[in-house]
Amino acid sequence: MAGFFGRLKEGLSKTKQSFIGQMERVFTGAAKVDEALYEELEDVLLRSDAGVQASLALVESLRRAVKEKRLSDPADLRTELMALIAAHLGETVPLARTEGLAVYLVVGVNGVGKTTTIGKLAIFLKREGKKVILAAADTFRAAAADQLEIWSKRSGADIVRQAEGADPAAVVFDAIQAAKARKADVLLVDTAGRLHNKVNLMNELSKIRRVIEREAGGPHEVLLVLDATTGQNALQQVRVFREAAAVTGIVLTKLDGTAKGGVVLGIQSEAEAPVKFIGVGEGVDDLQPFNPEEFARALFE
Ligand SMILES: Nc1nc2c(ncn2[C@@H]2O[C@H](COP(=O)(O)OP(=O)(O)OP(=O)(O)O)[C@@H](O)[C@H]2O)c(=O)[nH]1
Ligand SMILES: [Mg+2]
Repeated sequence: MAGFFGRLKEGLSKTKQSFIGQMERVFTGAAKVDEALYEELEDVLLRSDAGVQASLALVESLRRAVKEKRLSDPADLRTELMALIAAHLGETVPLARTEGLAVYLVVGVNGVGKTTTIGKLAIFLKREGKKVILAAADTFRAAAADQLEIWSKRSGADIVRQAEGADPAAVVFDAIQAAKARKADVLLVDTAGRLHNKVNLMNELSKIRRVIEREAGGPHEVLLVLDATTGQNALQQVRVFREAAAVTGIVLTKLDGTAKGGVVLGIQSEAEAPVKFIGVGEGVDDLQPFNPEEFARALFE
């Protein structure tokens, strides 16, 4: 299957144990709508990392809809559930815009795909005609800035970097001045995912935040990047970062590598912030704005 939808679909239906496969068996295997069907459905949702809250809420909504609409055919429940999931996922929420410079801070634990996401976002925003600058505020490893430099070349977005070990907040300060001087529309700030401990990481993020606030009236987005293959761990990361970094949106990567698409449902309930982009691979076009309806369809069709 070609295209973004195809790659999403391919990831989600990878194995027999996939969300899609299990869901199919619940609805085609059941002769009638009974308690066993609801229980099985709840199991499938939980096993696909949708989390307790979202799983219970969805099954409860389905029960209500079945009663109200007097549905009796399991096949009708399938259609109903797809609509409920789309509704649960909300609407596509674009990145926040502003008159002057928009600063998007990208956070998340190590290896989730922050730097790659920034590179793909730079290309996405450039295609929209935006002038983009990258700030290499992950100064923890020299390789981090080198990796961002590659994306700078690939996207044509300028990069602002300093030596390894430099103060990340100072890099961000420099980058904001450069972005203003060059009349850029968007500054994408890459941060370190791994520091000596969580307190360090959170202190560093607040310091960066303060600079952005003072110098640019932002951040206009705080994007938390999560790796879909980490399941319940991703939900835990949401809790930590939600408090420490005031997350405004989620980027969910590596959906090509998990058959447990349910994680999106759990994240949406846990984060109190919408999923804004999803990633389905390492290529330039493998990051797209999150489209809830399309996603729900990919889970069922
Ligand atoms: N399959 C797949 N791989 C991805 C996706 N997004 C990122 N990756 C890969 O995940 C790996 C880690 O990505 P990085 O962008 O370096 O992650 P990071 O969060 O910046 O990592 P640190 O800087 O170490 O904290 C790379 O090999 C990426 O190519 C995706 O949507 N699908
Ligand atoms: Mg990185």
